[in-house]
Amino acid sequence: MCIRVKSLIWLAILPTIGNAETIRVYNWSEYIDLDLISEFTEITGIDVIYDTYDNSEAVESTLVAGGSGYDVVIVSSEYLDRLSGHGALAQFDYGRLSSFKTMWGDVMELAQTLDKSQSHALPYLWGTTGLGYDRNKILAIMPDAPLDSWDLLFVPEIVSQFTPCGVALTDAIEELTAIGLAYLGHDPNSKEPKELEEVYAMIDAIMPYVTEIGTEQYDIMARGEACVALVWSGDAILANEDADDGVEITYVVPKEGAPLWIDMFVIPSDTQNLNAAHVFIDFIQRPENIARVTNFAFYANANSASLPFINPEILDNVSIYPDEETLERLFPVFSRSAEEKRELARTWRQLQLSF
Ligand code: N2P
Repeated sequence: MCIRVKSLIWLAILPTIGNAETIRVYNWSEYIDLDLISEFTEITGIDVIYDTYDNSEAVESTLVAGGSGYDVVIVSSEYLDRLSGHGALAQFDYGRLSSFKTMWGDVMELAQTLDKSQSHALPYLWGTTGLGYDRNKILAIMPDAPLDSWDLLFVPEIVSQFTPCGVALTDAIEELTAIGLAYLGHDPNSKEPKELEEVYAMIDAIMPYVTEIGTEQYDIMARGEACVALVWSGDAILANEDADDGVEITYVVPKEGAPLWIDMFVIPSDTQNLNAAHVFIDFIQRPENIARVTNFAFYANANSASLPFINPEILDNVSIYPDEETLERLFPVFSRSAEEKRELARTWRQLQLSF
């Protein structure tokens, strides 16, 4: 019944789809309710080949190389400007997206500073990068542990105590660098070589105590294999939902501040299915659909009209929809230039040698 009503609405849009019978979509893993994809196909007749990734590096190299065959990709904000600078992204026709009128002003404002071209992206989900930990295990080891501070991770004398219960770092050097800069009291987007060196020296000093570097914190934390982790907000919340017996994960935005990022829809510039790509994005962005994505993935979306469809416990969770006080401690991480990124990647490889 529901599908049939929606079909009528969609019939009006179908003539603009073009000839696409299949589109290819590339998204972070665990980042959509897959039923939405089948409903999209049922309603529009467009098949979707849906692939997932678990590291932004994979997306950057795929899109820069060109010829990926993807029509819609989700890209994290700290990669966006570099990709549009490479000419890898198509211009959006925002007029074709009904959700554009109901996008959340504050998130769009931030999105515009992260997409300097202001025409290559539309927010999908957003979140923060903070600390996840198993409070009981931490306090059993260190009763006065600084639970609201990056000290937990960045002070060697502290983090070393948690090595036996597992310390995980995210394989995302842009974010780690920005966090380190903020922790040391610098601009999180600083390009000052001296300040960057300070951060890398600090990371180098904790490396021997790290037990895991990757992007699967959700799994590692849920299984109780890390009692402290640098982690994306929703992944920590999901880990707590699915945690093994005896594991309880808390997520915090430390007092020194943390990144607020936006994962955005982009369309690769060499897509053959520009129309269908817009139709897909418009479908996912519909208030009730994007609310389902938020309810599934535990990340906030950017469509204000979706709020009535979001589970109240998600809306009330300040780790997902931060309150004013938390928002003040958050900062965006801007794309670094291709040259800076090469240097960053080189440093990151070196740092991991002591892991
Ligand atoms: C996917 C979470 C991705 C967030 N599980 C990175 N910005």
